[in-house]
This record gives sequence, structure tokens and C-alpha cells, in this order.
Amino acid sequence: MSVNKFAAAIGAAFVILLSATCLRPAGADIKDFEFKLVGSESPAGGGIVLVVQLVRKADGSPVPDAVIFARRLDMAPDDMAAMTVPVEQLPSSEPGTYRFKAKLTMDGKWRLSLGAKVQGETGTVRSEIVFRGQQ
Ligand SMILES: [Cu+2]
Repeated sequence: MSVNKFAAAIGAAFVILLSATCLRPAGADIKDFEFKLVGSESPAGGGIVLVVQLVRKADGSPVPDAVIFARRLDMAPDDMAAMTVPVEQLPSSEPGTYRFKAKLTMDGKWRLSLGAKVQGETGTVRSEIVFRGQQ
């Protein structure tokens, strides 16, 4: 670890400590979290893998170990909310990053809706990710 990285880590730890003890309002708001699309992959067997990160909005830091209990993929952005395909969560080796596999049945705009529980927080994170996909 370089000196700069070490300093940054100490700084980050200090900020987390501060926000945990005095700056943080009683009960951090579940609205402080969101899912963001960070990439996609085209697996050999077909379909698409969406790579999504759960972040704290305040500083963009990734949030690991969320339990994703709701996921839906539909074409609502193209006025086809009834067109859905199954979504499967895949394992991810990167903390704070979550991966979802699906086979799109049509070219166009799709919406991935996620519901998740964050460790140590009450409430539910709900995010909608719109992307353009190909069959
Ligand atoms: Cu459609």
C-alpha cells in the first residue's frame, strides 16, 4: 500500500467513524443508497450480464453484502411494461458489485428494478436502471 493510499484509507476510516458517531443523523436514510449500472457482459452462451454497483450516494463508495430480494426486468421504458424476462443473480467476486443475467427477447429499452436490504440499515433500497439492450 502506497503512502498516499494509506493516508486515503486512514482518511476514509476517519470519515466513516465521524459519520457513525456525530455527523450521521439518527438512523441513516435508506434513500442514501442506490444501484448504478457499471457495465455489461455478453456471456458465451448468449444473453446479457448486467454489472451493477450499490453505492452510498454521498461519496460513491460501494456497499457490499446487500440482500437483493426483488428483481424485475421489463420493457416499461418502451411502453411494454408487461414484457418481462426472468433475471438471475450471479455470484460476484467484487464487494459492492452485483451481477444479473437475463436473456432479452427484444431490442429496445429495458428496465431493471431492484429491491434490496442493506446490512445495518432499516428499510429497502429500490432502484430502477434503464438501459438499451439487444436480443
Ligand atoms: Cu418489447
